[in-house]
Amino acid sequence: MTKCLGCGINLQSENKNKEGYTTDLNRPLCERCFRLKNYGEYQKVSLDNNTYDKILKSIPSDALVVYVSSLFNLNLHYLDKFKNVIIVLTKRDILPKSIIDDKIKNYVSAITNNYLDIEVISSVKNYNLDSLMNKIKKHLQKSKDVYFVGMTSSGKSTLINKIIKNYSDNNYQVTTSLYPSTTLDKIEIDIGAFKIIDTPGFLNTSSIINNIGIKDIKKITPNKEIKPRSYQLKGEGSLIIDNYLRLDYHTDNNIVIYLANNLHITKASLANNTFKEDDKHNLKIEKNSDVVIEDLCFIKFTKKCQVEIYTPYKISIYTRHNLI
Ligand SMILES: Nc1nc2c(ncn2[C@@H]2O[C@H](COP(=O)(O)OP(=O)(O)O)[C@@H](O)[C@H]2O)c(=O)[nH]1
Ligand SMILES: [Mg+2]
Repeated sequence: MTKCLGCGINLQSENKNKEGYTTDLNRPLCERCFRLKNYGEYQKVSLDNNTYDKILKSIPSDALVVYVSSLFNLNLHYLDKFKNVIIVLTKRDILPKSIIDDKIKNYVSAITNNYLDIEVISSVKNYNLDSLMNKIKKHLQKSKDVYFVGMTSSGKSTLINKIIKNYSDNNYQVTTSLYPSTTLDKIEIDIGAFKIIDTPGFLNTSSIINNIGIKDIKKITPNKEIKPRSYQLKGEGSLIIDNYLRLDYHTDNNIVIYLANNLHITKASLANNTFKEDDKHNLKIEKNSDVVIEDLCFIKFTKKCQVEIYTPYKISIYTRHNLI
């Protein structure tokens, strides 16, 4: 079986509607990767978490793992599945420049000690990639295989492409995109000093991007440094983020919202709520906590309070200590 060089799936020419389809088995890419790379056209896939789970279970327990998390979500939920981990916090470019990297690293080291090293990077800005490479080489295990894992869309494949381009003679590039489930199976790339294994990662079923169409994914994904939006809340009222979310508050507070700069936030009174009761999340927020709505925003709260968040999507909303 030949594998697609873009997403790792076995190529096949029998079923047009199944992953890996190509009219010519001698081509390097499946039709889906070809269309995604050349025309930016996205085709949904039918893979589920079981498939991804199987791929992840095939990672040897003593292998070196690069666990990639976007700083927008900072999702380390599956970290404990691995033993020899370098945590890579990526998309540094979308967080405000004024934040100090060491503070971010200290934040993570207060949550977990299951790692060999941590690095803060931006693949698109080539930021800290030399330092990350040194850390990978320092922690290489006997096999020299390095597995890249993390949530889908955390930025694994983009990082791998940068490593291939900057540190090898290879001109191979795997497929990357805004959309979840771009990488479909393991892809092995030998770059000399070690062997990279890209993986699909974990499907983030609780993220808003698994619930919305590609137009909305484009709209909500920050691609520039986020300009934080501060609000001094007085008494009670609502803040509404486009059609995605409504926040009802009942006490004075100072909050800062981190989200894509082009999204609109409007103030409203508590009346005229068009969301359904089923869409409501009741949240008790401790002082100095963030509310995280994965891939849409995080909201920094200063004071302890109770709020209701309404959103029509099946997503998880959680709180954490202030990241910033
Ligand atoms: N702003 C920014 N976006 C990134 C960075 N790395 C990846 N992305 C974007 O995140 C999305 C998902 O990237 P991809 O590498 O396909 O994620 P994967 O599913 O983990 O392999 C793409 O739209 C990338 O352009 C980064 O360093 N900064
Ligand atoms: Mg990928």
